[in-house]
Amino acid sequence: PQRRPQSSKQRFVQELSQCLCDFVAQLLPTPEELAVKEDVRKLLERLIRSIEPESRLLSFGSTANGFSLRNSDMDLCCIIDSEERLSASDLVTMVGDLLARETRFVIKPLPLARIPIVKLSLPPSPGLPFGIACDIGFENRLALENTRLLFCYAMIDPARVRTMVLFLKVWCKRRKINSPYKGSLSSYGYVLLVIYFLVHVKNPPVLPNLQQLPPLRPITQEETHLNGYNIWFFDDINLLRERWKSKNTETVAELLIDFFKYYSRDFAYNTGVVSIRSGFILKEIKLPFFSLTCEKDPFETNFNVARCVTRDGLYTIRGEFMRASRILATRPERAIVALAQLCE
Ligand code: 3AT
Ligand code: MG
Repeated sequence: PQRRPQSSKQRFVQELSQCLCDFVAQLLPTPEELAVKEDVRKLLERLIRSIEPESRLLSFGSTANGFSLRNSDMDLCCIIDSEERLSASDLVTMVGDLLARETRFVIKPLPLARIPIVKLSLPPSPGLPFGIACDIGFENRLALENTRLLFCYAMIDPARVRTMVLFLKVWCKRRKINSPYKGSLSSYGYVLLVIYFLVHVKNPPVLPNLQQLPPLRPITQEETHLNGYNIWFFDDINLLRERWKSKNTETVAELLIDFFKYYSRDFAYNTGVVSIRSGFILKEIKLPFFSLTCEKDPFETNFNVARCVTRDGLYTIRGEFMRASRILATRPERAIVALAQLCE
C-alpha cells in the first residue's frame, strides 16, 4: 500500500519532538555533578549528627523528583527521629553556626522565616564551575512526600513527562517567569501545571491520577495521614509501569503545543483552581486569596502553591503562554528555530 505523504504539520511535530528530546538530554546533570552533590549531602549529614545524633538529611525537590537540570540547587530536609528535639528555628541557628565553623560554605541562617532554613553556597571554582547552592530545612515531611509523588509521575512515562517538564523548566527560567519572590511561579508550580494537564485535561489521559487509584490492600487512617493531610497515593511504580498503558499516543511535541494552548486560552483563571488530586475546582468565595491564582498543592489542599503570583505576574505568565503558542502555531521551517525562539 502507498504511504500518504507527511503533511508539513506532521513533519514539524515529528522534528520538534526529536529536538525537544535532544535539547533536554544536553541539560541533564552529569554523573560527576550527582556524585559531588551526594558527597555534600553525606558531609552535611555527618556534621548535623554532632548536634542531633538521631537525624537524617534527605534530598527533596528536583534532586530527588526526577526533574533535575544541570546545576540546579539542592533542597535538603533534616528529619529527626527522636521525640525530644529542638525547635526548627533553634536548629537553624545552631546548624548555621556549626557549618560556618566547620565548612567552607557561605552560610546564611534564616531562623525566623515561615519555614526556617539554612542557606549554603559555594562560589564557582575550576572544579565546580557553577558552585553549589543548597537549602536545609527541618522536619518538612510533606515536601518529602510531594517529591515522592512527582518522582512516581516522572517514572510512569519518562520519555514524555520528563521531557515536557524539563523543557518547561528551562523555558520558564529563560523567559524570566520563574521567581516566586518577584510575583511569578516556582518550578514546583510549573511541574504541577504539567501533571494537571496530563492527568485531567488530556483525554485520553497520559497519566493516571495516583492519588485516586484504588489501593492494593486496605489501609488505615494512620498510614494515609500526616499532620492531618491525606498523603496517600499509589506508589508501586513497577506495577504501574506494567499495567498502566495510556491510550493517549500523542508525541511530546503535540502535548507541548496543546499545553501552551490550554493555559493561554482555555484554562479559566478567574474561576478555576488547579488541583492534581481533584481536577478542576471552582474557586470558593470564602477564600479570597485564590483570586489571582490557579493551583493547589497535592496534599496541603488548603495551601495555595501559587499564592506568590501577583496580578501582574499572572498577566505576564499568561502572556508568555500565548507567545509560546503563537510561535509553535507559525511552524517555522525548522523545529530547532522554533525551540530557539521559544527560549530566547
Ligand atoms: P529547581 O530545579 O530547583 O528549579 P525544584 O523541583 O527543586 O526546581 P522548587 O525549588 O520550586 O522545585 O521546590 C523544591 C521543592 O520544595 C519542591 C517541593 O517538594 C517543595 N515545595 C516548593 N514549593 C512548595 C509549595 N508551595 N508547597 C509545598 N511544597 C513546595
Ligand atoms: Mg530546587
